[in-house]
Amino acid sequence: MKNIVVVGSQWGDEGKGKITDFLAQDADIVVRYQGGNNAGHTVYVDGVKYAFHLLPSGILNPKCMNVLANGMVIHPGALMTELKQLNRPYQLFISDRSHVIFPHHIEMDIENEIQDKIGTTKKGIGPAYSDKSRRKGVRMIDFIGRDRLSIIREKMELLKVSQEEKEILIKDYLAYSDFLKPMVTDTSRLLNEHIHTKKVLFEGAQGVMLCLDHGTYPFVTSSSPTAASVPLNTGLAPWLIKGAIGVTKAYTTRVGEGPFPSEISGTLAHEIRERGHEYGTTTKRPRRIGWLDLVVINYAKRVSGLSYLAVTLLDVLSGVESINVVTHYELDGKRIDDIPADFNDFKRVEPVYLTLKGWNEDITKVTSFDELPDACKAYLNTIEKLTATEVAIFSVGPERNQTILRK
Ligand code: 2SA
Ligand code: MG
Repeated sequence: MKNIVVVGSQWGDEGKGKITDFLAQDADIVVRYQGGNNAGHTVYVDGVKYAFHLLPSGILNPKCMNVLANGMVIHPGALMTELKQLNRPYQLFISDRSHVIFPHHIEMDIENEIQDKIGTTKKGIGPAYSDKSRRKGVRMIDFIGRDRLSIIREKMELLKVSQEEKEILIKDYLAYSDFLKPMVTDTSRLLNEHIHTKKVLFEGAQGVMLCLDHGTYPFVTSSSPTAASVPLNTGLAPWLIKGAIGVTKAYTTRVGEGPFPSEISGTLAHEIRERGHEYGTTTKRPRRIGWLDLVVINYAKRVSGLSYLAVTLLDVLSGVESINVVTHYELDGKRIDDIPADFNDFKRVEPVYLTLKGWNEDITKVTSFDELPDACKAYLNTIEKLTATEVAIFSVGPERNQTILRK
């Protein structure tokens, strides 16, 4: 498939990095289009674990062009560190119109969390996007430009630290600017030059339920992970995007605050958290655990468009005696099939479950759909039926070769 978007269909951490890496094996270009280093995309190749926060998951393929598009907010130091740690050849292009994260953004993010507890990653993402909206942001083109010293100085003045510390930060930021300069370009032009002849993959970060517009506001991130945001955030025409793969974890997780109807606690939640290594890639926070919620997936399908599903972490459910999936909610005795816009209603909905038989077999060595235990096949078939969406991919472990095409 050409020109498709990998979208998280839940609250992030669905395994988008892993699916992108799998699809990137034959992609020519991989593009990150929103967010920044609040993302944590884990990829395992040949037993080596890579955790990317800013870099597109195609970066491990030296023939693949990787793009950080205009819709991103980029911490230049975090990017430099990630690139230096790679220790292998890579191709990276950074949009001249992307925005730069400065230390005062991080300071503000931490301060805001004391007042309004959203459970952010404290990477300065919200304040950087706020500065962009109120026309006070610094774009990459200016960060590497002629007036960069005065721009950097002005932004450091906003920090509540000593003059000495400011001078150190100014030097650091100048070094980042030097390092990144050769990679900064008009990525909209670059993408438009190649989109008709090359295979382009768009890698979303976070998930649809964390979308600034369609997510569980205010418990959301400050950008839009949906497929609809790709054209705006990359400078491509909407009709050039051919579809979206909704990456769906076989259960649900959420980090940070906010409503989560299918959340579970106790021994089973603990077991799933340990088996699935459900801790934040960026912040190491333990993730909240719940059953798969098909109201969420159907909502994600509607607001983002999902052509196919990729169901991940299926192996984590092996040994769970019976598995629940949310089919709809009830609120004040009424059936609800959608995500209520009213935050207080969403907090109060009662999930209604369909209970399916679990399986005990270890499925980590499975190489095709036919080899799966019957109960596991039934689980995937139920997801397909209740979302009216084909499960084109499923994964049974962290390695690249444990991602399986259904057909
Ligand atoms: P922010 O920092 O402003 O984007 O936080 C706002 C909300 O968005 C959530 N958010 C995330 N949720 C899941 N995974 C994310 N990435 C990291 C990971 C998170 C980590 O992959 O593990 O390491 O903790 C991510 N990024 C943002 C966040 O929890 C807030 O609810
Ligand atoms: Mg993640």
